Amino acid sequence: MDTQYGGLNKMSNSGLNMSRRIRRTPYTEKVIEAGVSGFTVVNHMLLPKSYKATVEEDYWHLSKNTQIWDVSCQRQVQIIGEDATKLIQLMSPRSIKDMPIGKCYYYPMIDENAGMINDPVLLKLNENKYWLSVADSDVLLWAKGLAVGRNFKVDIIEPDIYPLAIQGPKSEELMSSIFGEKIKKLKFFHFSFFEYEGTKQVIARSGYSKQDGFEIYLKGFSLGKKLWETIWEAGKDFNISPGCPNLIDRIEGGLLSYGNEFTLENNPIECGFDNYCNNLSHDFIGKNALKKILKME
Ligand code: THG
Repeated sequence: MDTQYGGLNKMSNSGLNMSRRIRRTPYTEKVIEAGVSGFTVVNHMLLPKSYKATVEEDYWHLSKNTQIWDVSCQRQVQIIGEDATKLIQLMSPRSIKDMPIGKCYYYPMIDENAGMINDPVLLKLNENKYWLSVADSDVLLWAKGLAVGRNFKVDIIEPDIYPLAIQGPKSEELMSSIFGEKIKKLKFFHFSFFEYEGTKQVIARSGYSKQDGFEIYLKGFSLGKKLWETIWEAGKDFNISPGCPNLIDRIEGGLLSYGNEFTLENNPIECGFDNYCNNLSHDFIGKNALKKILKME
């Protein structure tokens, strides 16, 4: 079955006891074909953890070439509606007052004690439509709870979107060979729309590595296999390999992982997110607690 819940039999040698609670991605079959040697689970969805190379070999490959990563577990929490901006702003010390459409923000979210709820990438699609591209915690439920409690006019869902990352210095050449020269104009942490198989897809210049790279927010599970194959074929000219977030690159680049290096027990200042907490003129949950930590009161 071609869904998040299908293909159980193909996973029987993964070591994971598969059930509907561990969701497959549109790329899982391709990932297995490419020789994945282990998975973890993030946001109740499979994330490849390793292929054949060692972490060191993989690091050197990533720093010189291009890689294709199944990061579908970066689930989107889509918030649409006349109160969408209000709800998004309520959840973070980072102001979105001047956020333009087409921009991505790294967006620490905190609770009433200034504990980290999540550290998503926020995308602004239009004045009333946002995606929170979340790390491993159930942001959808937190957002829904707040929306119900405050009577906000919003619609909150997890849309049918499966991010695929292309990372490494040769990514720009690879991506422009498929999506055109316009790819080269994308600036870091900006996104735009690109045509693929008669559909419009969001592509951002971003990713969980310190090398250059892109993230395709593929809309439509059924297009996944084809997209992987398209990139894999074109990638042969660029020494492409399958990959996943690389521990060496991530730590070297200071990219933290929610649930690993920090949790709800930590505040954003402890995490080094001071830069995203420097304008506290708007109202948000945890403001008083954060001010105390910053010794502002
Ligand atoms: N991409 C997308 N969603 C994600 C991640 C991602 N969701 C989960 C997880 N990763 C969230 N964590 C991070 C951490 C760091 C960055 C992105 C997501 C990152 N930071 C840059 C830096 O630190 O230099 C840029 C920050 C900025 O300029 O705002 O890229 O990887 N879609």
